[in-house]
Amino acid sequence: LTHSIKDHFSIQSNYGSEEVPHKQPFIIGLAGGTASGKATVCNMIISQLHDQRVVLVSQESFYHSLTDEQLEKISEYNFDHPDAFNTELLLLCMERLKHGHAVSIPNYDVKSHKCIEPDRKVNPSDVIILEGILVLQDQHVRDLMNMKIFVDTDSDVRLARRIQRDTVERGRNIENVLDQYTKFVKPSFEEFILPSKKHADVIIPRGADNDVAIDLIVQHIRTKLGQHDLCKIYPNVFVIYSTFQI
Ligand code: UZR
Repeated sequence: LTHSIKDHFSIQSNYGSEEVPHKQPFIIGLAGGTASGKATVCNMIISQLHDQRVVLVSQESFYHSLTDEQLEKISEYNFDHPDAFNTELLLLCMERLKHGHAVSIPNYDVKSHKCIEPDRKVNPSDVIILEGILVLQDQHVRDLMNMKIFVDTDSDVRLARRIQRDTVERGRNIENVLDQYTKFVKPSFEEFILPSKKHADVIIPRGADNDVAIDLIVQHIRTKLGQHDLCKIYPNVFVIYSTFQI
C-alpha cells in the first residue's frame, strides 16, 4: 500500500482489522456521460428510499491531485480518462464499506484540481450509491456492485448543460469549455463511457425526467433490501423455520 492509501485507513474502524459482523450493503453503480443527470437521479433515489440508510460516493472524490507542472498545462490534462482517477484507492474504500467499516474519502476540489483537507468520513450503510462518469468502466469496480445503472441522455442536451454549468457555476469561458469538450470530453465519452453502457443492468433514457424508471429502480432496491434483511439478520431463524416446514 502506498503511504497515502494507508493514511486513508487510519481512522476507520473501532474493530481493528477483524471482520465486523454486519449485513452487506446493497451497492449501486451509476454511470453516464458528463451532465447526463447522474447527481439528480441519485438524489431522487435517495429521497425515495427515505427510510433506509443510504450513502452517496462520487468517483470525482478519487481524482488524482494535479501537480504544479500539470496545473501549468491544464488545457492538456484529460480529466475524462480512466487514468485521471485513483481507482486503487476507490476500490479499497468501497471494499471497506462493503465489509462494514467506516472510511475516509478524499475531498477533491474541482476549482483547484487538488484534494483538500479535511477528508470526508463515510459510515457503512444499507445502500451505497457510487456515481461517476467511469464507474462501470473498470471490471474490479463493477464486481463490487449489486446493481449497475447507466443514465442515457442525448449528447446535445448534455453539452448544453455542461456549457451552462461550467460558465455559470465554475466561471469558465465558453471557448475553453468547447475546446475541452472537443479535445477530451467527447472522445473519452466515445472510447470509455459509452462502451461501459453494455455492462449496465438498467439504462435510464432521458435521465432524471424518467420518473417511471426511477420508481422501478427504487422498488427493486426495496425488494432486495427486504431479502437481505431477512437472510442476513436472522440466518438461524431462517434455518429453523425451513426445517420446521419440512
Ligand atoms: P460530471 N472535471 C473538471 O472540469 N475539473 C476537474 O478538476 C475534474 C473534472 C470535469 C471533467 C469531466 N472534465 O468531464 C466532468 N473536464 O468533470 C465529469 N474537462 O463530471 O459527470 O459531473 O460532468
